[in-house]
Amino acid sequence: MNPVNKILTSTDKLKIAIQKSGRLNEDSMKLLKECGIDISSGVNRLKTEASNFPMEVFFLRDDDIPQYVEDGVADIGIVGENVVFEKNKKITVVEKLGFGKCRLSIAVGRNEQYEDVQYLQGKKIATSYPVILQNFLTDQGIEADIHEISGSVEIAPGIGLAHAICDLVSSGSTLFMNGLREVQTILKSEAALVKYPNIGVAQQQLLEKLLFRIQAVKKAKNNKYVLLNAPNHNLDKIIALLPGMKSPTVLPLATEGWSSVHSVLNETAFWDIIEQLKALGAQGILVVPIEKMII
Ligand code: PRT
Ligand code: ZN
Repeated sequence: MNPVNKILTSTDKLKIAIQKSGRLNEDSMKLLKECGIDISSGVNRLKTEASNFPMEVFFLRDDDIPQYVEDGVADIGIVGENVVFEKNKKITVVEKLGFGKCRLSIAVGRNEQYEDVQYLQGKKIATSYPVILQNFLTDQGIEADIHEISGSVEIAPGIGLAHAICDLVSSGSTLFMNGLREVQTILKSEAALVKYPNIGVAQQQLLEKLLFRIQAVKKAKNNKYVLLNAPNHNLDKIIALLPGMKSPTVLPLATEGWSSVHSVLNETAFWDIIEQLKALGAQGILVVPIEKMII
């Protein structure tokens, strides 16, 4: 997996393409910042350089990012998986990034009798995602008429352009406001880091450095640091609930019969475990965010 180790020279740079403006721009910039990479976010700029990491940043329309990465003009890019699958370029998803979450769904008029995908047989469906939609319909054995439009897909049924739409949904309020009902999710998507398959040796090394930082940032977001006071008679049970990174830190309190326990807790099991800790007599529970987590 690791490339042959190469001594990086001052001219070796990792070129990354991110969205110029739109839903992924802010989170992409934030992620790089959390990775300790300083980039000035100049408006109207096409290209900039990081001041403390060998990185060049291209600001592009999200639809163009897969092509730039396939051509190797950028070594890596941050783009929604929906765009990756729709553009179908020769690029590799290296890491999902946990933001820009949405789903590509089929929606029909609120009062339509939709039972299952058979409803779509012979119907007209408006979408900006003809490739993903066609793959889905073929899989399901449905023949429908795909009508490709580039924006405001949600108004198509209302103006008689289509019977159904296939569009991105996050909160669902756009569908609701247009009298539509989501009936079938065909793809779940989030922002992803993609790479040029023939990436250079130096660039691969830089990518691995970046990935190491991204993973530390992601882990930190999914975990919390917990400090609590535990009665010694339940200490073993409390420690068993808090595995931590290796094992929890336990320090005696000045008050006889009590200890202070410090550990790391995963977000998913968080509330369950806090309730059990309380039931075991834990007090003064403090929960603190973690900035970076390197295991
Ligand atoms: O200018 P450029 O081409 O770069 O940007 P764009 O306008 O094509 O894309 P942009 O900025 O709107 O979205 C960029 C990426 O964000 C998408 O490719 C998805 O990966 C991701 N994303 C996440 C979304 C949404 N959530 C989303 N809700 N992209 C679009 N939407 C739209 C959707 O198309 C619909 O119009 O929001 C509306 C639905 O939102 P709800 O909350 O009402 O359901
Ligand atoms: Zn776009």
